[in-house]
Amino acid sequence: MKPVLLTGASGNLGRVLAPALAAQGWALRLTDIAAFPDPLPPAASFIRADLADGGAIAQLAEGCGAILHFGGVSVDRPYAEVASPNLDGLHHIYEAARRAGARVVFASSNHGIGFHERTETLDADCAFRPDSYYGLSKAFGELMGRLYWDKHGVENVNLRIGSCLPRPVNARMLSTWLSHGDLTRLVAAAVTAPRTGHCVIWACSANPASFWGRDHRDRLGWAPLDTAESFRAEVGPVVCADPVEERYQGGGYASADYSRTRPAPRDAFSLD
Ligand code: 15L
Repeated sequence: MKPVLLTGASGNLGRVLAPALAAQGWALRLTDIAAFPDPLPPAASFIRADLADGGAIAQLAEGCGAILHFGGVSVDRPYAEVASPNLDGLHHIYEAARRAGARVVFASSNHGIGFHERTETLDADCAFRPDSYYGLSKAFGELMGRLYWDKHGVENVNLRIGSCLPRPVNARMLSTWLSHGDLTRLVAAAVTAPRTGHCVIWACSANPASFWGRDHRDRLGWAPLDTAESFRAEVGPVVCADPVEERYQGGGYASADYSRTRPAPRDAFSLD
């Protein structure tokens, strides 16, 4: 198996994936703008790089079979902070993948569709309804994958990650939680699947309260093993007082900086 490049290696999910994938015998090239804070896993190297530096990213990807792209801004931030790492940086990742003949596994997010109502059950081909500049950058990333597959045959697996934490910590996460174990197995399946084309996966555990339905997981042979339901009693009825946060799938990302004076209509294209 060719080496695998992991961007965002020093972030929360990078630090979960690096040791877990190294333990499966993978040769990992780790990179991040910040130093790797943990002991280096076996057969892994770490090179510090900025996603804004296309030359450095291309060099790191040389000879790799896959790029696990977990780098960039991972929370709601102003446009100016999101643009360079998540838009230009993403372009550098795809150019590097094209040159190396590598597959991209992209850490997308539920915030690309966060303005859908919680009462909806979405399939992977639903309309993008970003709830933040961060979510918008994830929709852009998925569309970049669409373009590079259609135009250049670069395979890419887009993981619409819900809430990937050790355990769910509020009622929304009974719908959105992804366990670290399910994440690791999903990423491994995304790399080792014989063919993926361009595909989109709802990256959450087997949560009966999920907001999400059909996707392309059959191509990967992945099914989640964990469930947020085991934590229901522990989480309790933790809801917040903000009706916008409670209404939309993206939760607090939808309500942040919200300036509508009247609630939005249920119909996405209504003029109200
Ligand atoms: C995300 O995309 C963020 O990276 C993470 O910090 C959480 O906010 C998560 O979504 C979520 O929706 O819970």
